Amino acid sequence: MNTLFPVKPLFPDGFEYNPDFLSQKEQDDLLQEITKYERHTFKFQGYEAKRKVASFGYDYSFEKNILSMGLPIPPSFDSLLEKVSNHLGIDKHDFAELLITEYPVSAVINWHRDAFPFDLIAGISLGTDCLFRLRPYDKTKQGRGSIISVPVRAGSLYIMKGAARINWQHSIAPVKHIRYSITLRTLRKGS
Ligand SMILES: O=C(O)CCC(=O)C(=O)O
Repeated sequence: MNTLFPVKPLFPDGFEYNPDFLSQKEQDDLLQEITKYERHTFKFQGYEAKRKVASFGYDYSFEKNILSMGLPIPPSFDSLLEKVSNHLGIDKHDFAELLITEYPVSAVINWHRDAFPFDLIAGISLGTDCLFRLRPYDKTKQGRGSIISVPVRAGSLYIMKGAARINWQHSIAPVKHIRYSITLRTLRKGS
């Protein structure tokens, strides 16, 4: 059918969205797994966010501006790492960080670009859907019309690399139900 309006949102180069990446069973198993790990509140420039995190592998401290090695990524996430790395055609060991984030009702993540030492970002959503937004990093290009909103479903995978990761910022609008995400990051060469 011809239509005057694009059916799919136009994503920035390097942004990819896969709505049905995980089966319901895979989502349930991961939800059960992630709730085993203690999550602590996230602090950024002295401000304590509502969301809670647990980081494995390399972690970037926004308080100290350093990258450091923390606890190893638990083997129970191996099948997820394999599935995502197969999808991307990379080695699962390329993922240097696995970050679990819990968003209680009404929690957000504000506009940001991920810490520089990380390169490719893979985001898996669990528990509930959310509104994921992208806007240009360059302030002169920002404005209402420049925001791309992507309804991101539980069980989905999004990827940010290249321009989407460098020239764009992302944020998540307040969630209506508790949401969890697993963020996998590779390291930038030379980091
Ligand atoms: O929860 C998500 O999907 C986004 C996480 C994120 O942007 C971050 O940890 O920097």
